[in-house]
Amino acid sequence: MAVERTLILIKPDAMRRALAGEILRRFEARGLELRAAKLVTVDADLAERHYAVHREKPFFRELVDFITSGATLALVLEGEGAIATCRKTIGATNPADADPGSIRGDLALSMPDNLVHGSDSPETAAEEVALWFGDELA
Ligand code: IDP
Ligand code: MG
Repeated sequence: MAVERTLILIKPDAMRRALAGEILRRFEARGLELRAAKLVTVDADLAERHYAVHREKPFFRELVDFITSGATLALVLEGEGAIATCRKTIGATNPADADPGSIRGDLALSMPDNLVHGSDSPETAAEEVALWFGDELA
């Protein structure tokens, strides 16, 4: 399997609950390597670009308000099959459906407060790493 990079966001609900360390620990424990990290206060422009695919959804405004509501810790993680493996470690989108053992299944209750974002395909991973880190990453 190919070595991949993926964008992970530890979202404002996780930061408010002081879960950044716990969440990063779970990714590191799986063997993923931290390639970049920064604390960002997301503005509406970045929020709308990051979640552009959801622009027409009824929850779009709530989602933008949520991701701009406080600090977000943005990470680039690298490893074999990192994109799919991170999604499994994160768990199903709705915490109510997330398996115990996953981040959302252990630590979250309902949407939109599901703690973490992870890129969902090689194409979106490339776009999202560029959007969040641009030239900062070799
Ligand atoms: P993902 O984060 O698992 O990839 P997406 O479907 O891409 O899930 O949705 C992006 C984010 O939008 C979710 O992580 C969640 O925070 C929020 N969200 C998704 N569906 C709903 C909803 O029905 N109501 C409120 N928020 C939602
Ligand atoms: Mg998504």
